[in-house]
Amino acid sequence: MKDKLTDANFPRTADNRVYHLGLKPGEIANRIVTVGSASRALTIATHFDKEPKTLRVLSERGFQTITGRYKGVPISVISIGMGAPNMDFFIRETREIIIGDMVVVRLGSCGSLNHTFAPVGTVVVPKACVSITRNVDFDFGSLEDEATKGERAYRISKPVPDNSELHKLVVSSLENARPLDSQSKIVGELVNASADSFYSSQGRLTSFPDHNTHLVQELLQEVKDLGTLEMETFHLYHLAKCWNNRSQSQVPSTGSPSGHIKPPLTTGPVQPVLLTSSPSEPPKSTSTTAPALAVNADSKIHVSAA
Ligand code: R1P
Repeated sequence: MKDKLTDANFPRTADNRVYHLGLKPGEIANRIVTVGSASRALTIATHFDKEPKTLRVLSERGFQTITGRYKGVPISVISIGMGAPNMDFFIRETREIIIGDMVVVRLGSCGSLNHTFAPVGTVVVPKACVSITRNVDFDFGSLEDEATKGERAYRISKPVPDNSELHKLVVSSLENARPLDSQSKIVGELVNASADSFYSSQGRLTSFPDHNTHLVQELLQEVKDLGTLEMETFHLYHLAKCWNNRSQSQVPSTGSPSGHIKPPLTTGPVQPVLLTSSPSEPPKSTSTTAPALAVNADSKIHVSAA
């Protein structure tokens, strides 16, 4: 399908679908479980009510959204792939088409940095999250170490705390759902770190000169209660925090959703976030500062009932 996109600042198709997710208003619920892989989304959707039929939207860019009901309550599961940029597409584009509060839970895998409190198999609901970003201004090709250069190869951010109310709710819900004979622990007192690479920024060694042999050790020294390591959660919490803290003067007058977001929640393999918002009108997304550019693109969007 060849679609003319209507707005270069916030691209949409002629039938009002946000460009990368391929969704239009009404096709995604306020309660969302997000995962990395498409197969996980399909597995989760098998638990949805059989009636009404679920709606499945596959976007050209690899996002998959399945919307249905669980015990009568509207819910969506969306697979977004990996990394902060995909989390950014997901949160920004869904925020534009969902009216009202958003509750987002990321259910994912992670590495454990604390084998005592989070052995393999543990479900971690972290109380906060930091980011690890590669300092691209660092001269990675040089043999000089960080101390000699007086510059760090990786930056560790301040933690973003979670919402204590939702955190408790998620932990207690997981405890209640846990089979009696399960050996898995549910841990709510650790901190998660999200890295901008699966490799260098998580201390893995590849053929590249990454200056990261001491990174994990530094993380454990600098981040209190650090327990898990993955790639998406910090950005989810960061956006929720930005949204929650913005003042009304920062809300564009041209149609972006207004409202506010409560502080985000964090979890490790399970990462919930509450983005409460009340758009005052159906989102239109325009900007007076948008470049005057009309975009034509192949926008293959597959919508099906399952
Ligand atoms: C890397 O293999 C991927 O696995 C982890 C990381 O965050 C990254 O996305 O999460 P998921 O299993 O949820 O994708």
